[in-house]
Amino acid sequence: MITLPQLYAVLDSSVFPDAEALCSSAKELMAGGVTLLQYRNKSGNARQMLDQARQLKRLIEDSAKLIMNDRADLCIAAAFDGVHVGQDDLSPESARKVIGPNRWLGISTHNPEQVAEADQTSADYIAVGPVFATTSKQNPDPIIGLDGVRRARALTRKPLVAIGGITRSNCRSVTDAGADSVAVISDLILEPRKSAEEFLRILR
Ligand code: 3NM
Repeated sequence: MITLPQLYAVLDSSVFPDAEALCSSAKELMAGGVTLLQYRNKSGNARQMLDQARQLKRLIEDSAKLIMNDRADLCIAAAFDGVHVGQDDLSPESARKVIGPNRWLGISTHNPEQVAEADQTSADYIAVGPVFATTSKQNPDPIIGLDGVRRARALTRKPLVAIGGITRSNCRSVTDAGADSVAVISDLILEPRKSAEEFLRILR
């Protein structure tokens, strides 16, 4: 069983003008104590994604874990530490075949049935959300609230990541509801280092 850090920073390429800005944010996040980062790009083509991912990997080397969103093939090509798949991506078992036994595999879930199903797979962690309203995801599933986190917690012993609308103001309620880790896009954008430090202080 893996151990997740309490803060899981998600770098969404749409937030940044270019790869340099994305890398600079990653650097600041690490300076603020972040040790787990996801690279998320919902609009680029595979070549652009791999290019940005490799820049990120060169910058970070082995000082934080890097997770590729959606694409198991690019996880391998960019020498990332894991892949995170959604309900419409490769199945966890197919992604596992691509990444092998040792890299991390995460899966997004949005209701109790999906959590129970994900629990039966080789996923290393399960994400649930959106916990609160979010503007970072197109066509988000219905909000699950803190009750949704509690319900998910009761359905799996795998490490549980909560995502969606999580901020410094509400993160504690999310871990109190049973999440091992919070995944965040928006509330890390403006002042990545300061914000990460504050999240980690609050969650300690
Ligand atoms: N996945 P923010 S919610 C990427 O419900 C993502 O699975 C979600 O961004 C899910 O911290 C979400 O800005 C967006 O709300 C998270």
